[in-house]
Amino acid sequence: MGSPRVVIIGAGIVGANLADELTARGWDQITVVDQGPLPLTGGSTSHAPGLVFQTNASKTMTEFARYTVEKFVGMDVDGEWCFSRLGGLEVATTLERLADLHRKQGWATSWGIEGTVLDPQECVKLHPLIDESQILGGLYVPTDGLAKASRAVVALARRSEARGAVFRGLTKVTGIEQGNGRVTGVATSNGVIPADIVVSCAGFWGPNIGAMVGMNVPLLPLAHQYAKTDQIPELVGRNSELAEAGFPILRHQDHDLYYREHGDRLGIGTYAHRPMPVSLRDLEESDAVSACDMPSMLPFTGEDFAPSWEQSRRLLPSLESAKIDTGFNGVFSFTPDGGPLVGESADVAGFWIAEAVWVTHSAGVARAVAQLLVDGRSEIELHGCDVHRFEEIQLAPDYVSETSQQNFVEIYDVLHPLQPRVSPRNLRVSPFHARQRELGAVFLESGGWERPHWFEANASLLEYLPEEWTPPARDAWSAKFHSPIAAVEAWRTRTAVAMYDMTPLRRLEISGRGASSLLDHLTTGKMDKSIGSVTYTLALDHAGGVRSDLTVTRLSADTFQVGANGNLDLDYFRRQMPGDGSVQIRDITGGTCCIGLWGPRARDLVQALSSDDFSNESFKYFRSKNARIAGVPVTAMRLSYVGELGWELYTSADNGLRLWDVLWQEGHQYGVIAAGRAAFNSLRMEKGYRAWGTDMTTEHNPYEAGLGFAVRRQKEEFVGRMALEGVGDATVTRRLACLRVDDGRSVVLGQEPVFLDGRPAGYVTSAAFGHTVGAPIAYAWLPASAAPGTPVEIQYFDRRVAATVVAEPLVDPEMKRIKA
Ligand code: FAD
Ligand code: THG
Repeated sequence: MGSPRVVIIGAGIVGANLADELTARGWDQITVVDQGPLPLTGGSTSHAPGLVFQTNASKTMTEFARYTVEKFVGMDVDGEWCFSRLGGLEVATTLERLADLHRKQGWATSWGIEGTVLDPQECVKLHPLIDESQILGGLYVPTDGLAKASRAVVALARRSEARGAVFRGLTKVTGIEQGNGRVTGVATSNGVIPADIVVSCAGFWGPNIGAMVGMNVPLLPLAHQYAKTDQIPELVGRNSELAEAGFPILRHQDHDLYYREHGDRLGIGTYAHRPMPVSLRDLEESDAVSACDMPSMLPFTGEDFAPSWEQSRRLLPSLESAKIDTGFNGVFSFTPDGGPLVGESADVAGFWIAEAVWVTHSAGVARAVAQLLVDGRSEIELHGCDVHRFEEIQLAPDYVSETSQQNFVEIYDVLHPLQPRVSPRNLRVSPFHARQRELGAVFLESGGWERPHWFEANASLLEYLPEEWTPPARDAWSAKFHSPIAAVEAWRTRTAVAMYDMTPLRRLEISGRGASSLLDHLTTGKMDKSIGSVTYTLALDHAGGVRSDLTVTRLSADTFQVGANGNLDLDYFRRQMPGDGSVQIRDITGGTCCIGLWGPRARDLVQALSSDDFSNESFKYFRSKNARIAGVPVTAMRLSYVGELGWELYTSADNGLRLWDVLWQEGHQYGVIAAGRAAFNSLRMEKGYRAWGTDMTTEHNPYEAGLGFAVRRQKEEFVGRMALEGVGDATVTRRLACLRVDDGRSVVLGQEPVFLDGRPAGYVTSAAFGHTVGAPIAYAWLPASAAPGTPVEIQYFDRRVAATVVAEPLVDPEMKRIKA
């Protein structure tokens, strides 16, 4: 038995890298097909100028880029380079951008890339074409540089071919052959190629290939302008034909521009123009491919370039005597959230995609896909790349088109981490939405849901806010998309009672005679408990990484309600479902709703409306019951992500508004308020509760994440158990640590680097002002040796904020409040 037969569709930088990564792992039955000629196929790679700026807000994307650099640096074609480490320079012409470059320098530090913010003089020393008077400074990353993408494809193809891979050009894929729910081959213009696994690396053509198996590929092809000048006197004689360039690659993001040298000419890329969506149907005809004529190159529209030319001449005065020589509108992929699309079809096993990937991230993504195929797991976590991360409504063509175009427009904008999209909005609302609006809810959006962040109606309570709960003023950046009203909402939650809309929390109903054993197999918890039990548990991957944290409620012998983290959980459970019909999985999120009713007065309030017994004796912590509240049938679960006495109250969507109204009316005498996500996030951090995807991912085991208590080691079998042999609280070398900011006022927001003994040692995951403890708090990945009491520093823009590792949880460590 050899390795599986793999067909890779597309011989661009992604397909070629994947062939290389798979053959490097010993898979030798790899066929790469491309509709275009080889090696210059006419895809986006064929004309990519190849700038590689590694630093990104996303740790995963930055790590992909770093791997691409490391890999390409060591490759050549007959002695000619594939990567030239020229360094990368991003300049600022506004104070806002300069500040943002400091923030970006922080990301670089967090993710392990060296970078420095330089003054204008130092920038000009590195890149003498820049007019020093135009800039305020720049971020310099010495390991950034130029990838010679088309040459790298040749190098990768040669290496793969030497290990047995076959590349076939002028072979257009026309269909995917299937049998028994699996791929069996690929139909092409040159006949059928049998396959056990098919990976579509078709770039912006991805939606066409996806459609062949009924798979949604949410990307939009957009044209983006790239032009070359004629000769620039200052560049003459500087660059050999082989070297091509000598100055750092350059970005001028305040005007959506980037630059590289082509010998004695300058290449200019711009995102300053209107988004130009491209219809795949219009492109398909062209067959001829040459360096300046290919399907992914559309004619240059000079009028769109004019403002960019103007701005370029301002920044780089040498251009004043120059002209634009050539230009084109090049096509590549944009997605609703800017991330790539990686994953296997939910319906046709063995059909995978790896699309919407830049040259910058290509080797990293390809390695991840190869690891998924060969080892079943990528070492770099992929939740922001998984094609199944999107909600159903986000797959609508109009949604994909609008949001992808918006991402084009915003590509170089300074974006606040909480900045909500402006449109489309109001896609999904809970039954409480009308009431929330009446209360002046300020909504943020996630997964298409409108989520109250705070309620302006609570502003009237600010005058009653006790001194010790009054938060210090924030700096302008951390004050954005925030309100001091959050303090009122936190205060009332801890001292009275608050209603939180938990409707967007993903809910799955897993039922059938096989449900209990499936959950037992997939989670770290004991599922065979009494009806009405609620279990906080983890789903791990085979390497013991945390795939999700869940609550599982046993509603009946064969019915469980799972509180999950998103679509990836649904996708995972569906794939793991036995094929014999013994388990059914239903996403009940949309048909139901949930109010988190939390605070010391929560029991008084519900009990006043119910003849069911909500007393501590008959309704214990982490138990669930069916009950009526003013006649409304609810499933009540006694748990609280904000760490207070109270219940999650679930009912069907039709009953939701009534449930809200009765609680609201009766709640008046108990001081009830509606509260939003800003308070929620602060309270959950004070209680030590982790947010999956932010605080921990598959890269972390439960002990590192501080979740070892949720692993039932006595259990004989569950996914991930073997990997945890010998692993425990005492063995881990890094840990999610709780930090408290020393000055009691400097709020950070997340992803900032943390320094230990003056050296970068980790990064912040979540952060908030802890209203109960009266100081900003944060969670951060740090060496396990950083015990409580250890002083650290958090880099916030260009300054260091002193903080201290503290024992957690900060609030109610004895569980007195929550178990009251
Ligand atoms: P492609 O290179 O497009 O490869 C996909 C292949 O699939 C094509 O060869 C195509 O022929 C083949 N294919 C499609 N359909 C079929 C079919 N039915 N049958 C057979 N084969 C098929 N990225 C950077 O990182 N840095 C940059 O500086 C940069 N600059 C850019 C500038 C411009 C003007 C443009 C347009 C893009 C730029 N990009 C840059 C983006 C980058 O070029 C792409 O993201 C990247 O090349 C995509 O690689 P790929 O392998 O996924 O796609
Ligand atoms: N509610 C429900 N399901 C959920 C969440 C929720 N699923 C996804 C996500 N949120 C899971 N996160 C948590 C985190 C902590 C707790 C619950 C859900 C929690 N932890 C107790 C603790 O650590 O003390 C567990 C105690 C125990 O195991 O007995 O309550 O918000 N429905």
